Amino acid sequence: MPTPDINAVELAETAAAAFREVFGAEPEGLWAAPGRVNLIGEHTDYNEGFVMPFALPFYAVAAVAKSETWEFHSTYGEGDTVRADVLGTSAEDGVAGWAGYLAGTAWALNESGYPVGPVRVAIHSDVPHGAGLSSSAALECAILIALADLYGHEIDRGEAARIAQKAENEYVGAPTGVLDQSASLLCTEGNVMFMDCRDLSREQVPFDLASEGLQMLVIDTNAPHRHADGEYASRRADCEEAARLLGVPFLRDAPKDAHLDDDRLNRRLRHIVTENARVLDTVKVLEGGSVAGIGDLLTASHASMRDDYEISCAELDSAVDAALGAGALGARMTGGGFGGSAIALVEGAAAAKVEAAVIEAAAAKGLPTPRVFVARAAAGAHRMA
Ligand code: GAF
Repeated sequence: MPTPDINAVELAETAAAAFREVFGAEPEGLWAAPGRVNLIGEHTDYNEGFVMPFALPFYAVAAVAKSETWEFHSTYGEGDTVRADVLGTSAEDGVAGWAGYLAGTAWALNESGYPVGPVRVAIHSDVPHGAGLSSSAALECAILIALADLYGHEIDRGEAARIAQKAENEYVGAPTGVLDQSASLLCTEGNVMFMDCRDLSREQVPFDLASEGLQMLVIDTNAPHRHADGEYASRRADCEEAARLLGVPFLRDAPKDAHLDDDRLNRRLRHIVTENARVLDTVKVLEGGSVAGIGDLLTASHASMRDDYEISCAELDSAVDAALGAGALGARMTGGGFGGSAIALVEGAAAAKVEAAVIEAAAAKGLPTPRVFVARAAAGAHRMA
């Protein structure tokens, strides 16, 4: 089972080499931003609730230099180069595809009172795509810190997360919360970040798996994409409707015993209220000095997402059930849902057994073969060179 780690030298060299090859010059610098796992606190961000992500040691690295024109190159996908009049486009007729995350971030900086000019960018990323590990937020955050540095803006990292979210919401057009961009910009090595999405106040909570002989496995289910965007928007709309019926600004403000007669809305409400409580309990258990003690909270979170929020799928349920059956202390899907990845907290000695069980269970059900790796809490976005 691989234990990915930041291969800083290789990532940086590949991004810089791509820049040199495509643009025939040296980049002015290299900026890196990671993907993430959310330990607990799912779909709570747009309800102004609590989240608990940690950064993964997978990064998008941007090699960047100021230029006369906007030119974006990526080493993955088609390996193509996109030229665009970024600031001349609007959110409606913006750049599409992977380059849209870069163009959208430049657009959002400008809209937010941080004027930036054209750059040439070569992007290289080892954040897995389509695995629910925030590969697109990593792109946004890498270019954001690069543009801020090159154009002389000192931007508070919380505000920067809001700007990257604006790019995602208004330019790319995905109605997501602030979780992924905050994780990429604000997480710190060795810690899981407890954040209140109402005011982005946060606390770095030590996440010392090794001292208890534990490992956190990430299980990329390789599930095909299924209408995740539409379902995400409909959960968000359900929450807004539930808050309106309860007469509160956001479900974060709903009383613990709040109830709605509409069964679907009541289940959405119950997920958000109980999930926020589980995040607070997780913080308490971790601060009390036990990582193993959060296992049941993770598993309860999964049940809530499966039954009340209805965002799980056969691949995620199979991975979680098989991991628990093979002795995991806790397991849950992580991220938006409808595919992507699950996490499992395991005793180090049980890791291989859990991996085998997850793969076997998928095969028995005719599901895609999951990819399992060991995660660790890595550093947030930073300049590399
Ligand atoms: C996706 C979104 F982008 C986040 O904002 C968050 O809502 C998450 O799903 C669910 O917690 O990653």
